[in-house]
Amino acid sequence: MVYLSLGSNLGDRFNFLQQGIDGLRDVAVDRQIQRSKIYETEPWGNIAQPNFLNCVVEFDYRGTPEALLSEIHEIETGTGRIRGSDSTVTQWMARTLDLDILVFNDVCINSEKLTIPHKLMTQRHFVLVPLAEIAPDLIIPGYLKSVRQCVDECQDICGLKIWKQ
Ligand code: PH2
Ligand code: MG
Ligand code: MG
Repeated sequence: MVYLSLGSNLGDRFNFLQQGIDGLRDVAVDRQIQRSKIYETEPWGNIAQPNFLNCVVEFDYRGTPEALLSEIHEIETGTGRIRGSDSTVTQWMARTLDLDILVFNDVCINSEKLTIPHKLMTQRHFVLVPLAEIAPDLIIPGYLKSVRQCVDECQDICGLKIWKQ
């Protein structure tokens, strides 16, 4: 199973999340996607930006992590997202849609292009809280802890509330 985080804080946020999920359906085995509730969340990381809508999805995927990453970039670009090089300020600009790979089966990768599991996921309630809805007992590869434990231990103080079931 793969787990992705979806976020939007620009324009019609719900519509962008929906577009993201529809795009992922095209790459998921049997077009089956499970999604968490959608949360409205304060911007994490000391950034002065509008609130996000965030959710997490789970699906089965048959390709490589690199192949999934390029599918993700295509879906993001399809929503009009402008993608900067990772070294520029555009990396953390407000965005129509951000899709991040959190967990990819039991894979651990640390390359220039990809870090899996996502290196900040255990520090972010906007990731852990929705993830705990659909996979509370998942052990994050390399962390030796369940998602439920990570939620309990996470120090993130950014507010979040359920926005849509
Ligand atoms: N994404 C970030 C930085 N901060 N904060 C929230 N609440 N939601 C996000 O999706 C998010 C963020 C970088 O991708
Ligand atoms: Mg992100
Ligand atoms: Mg991203």
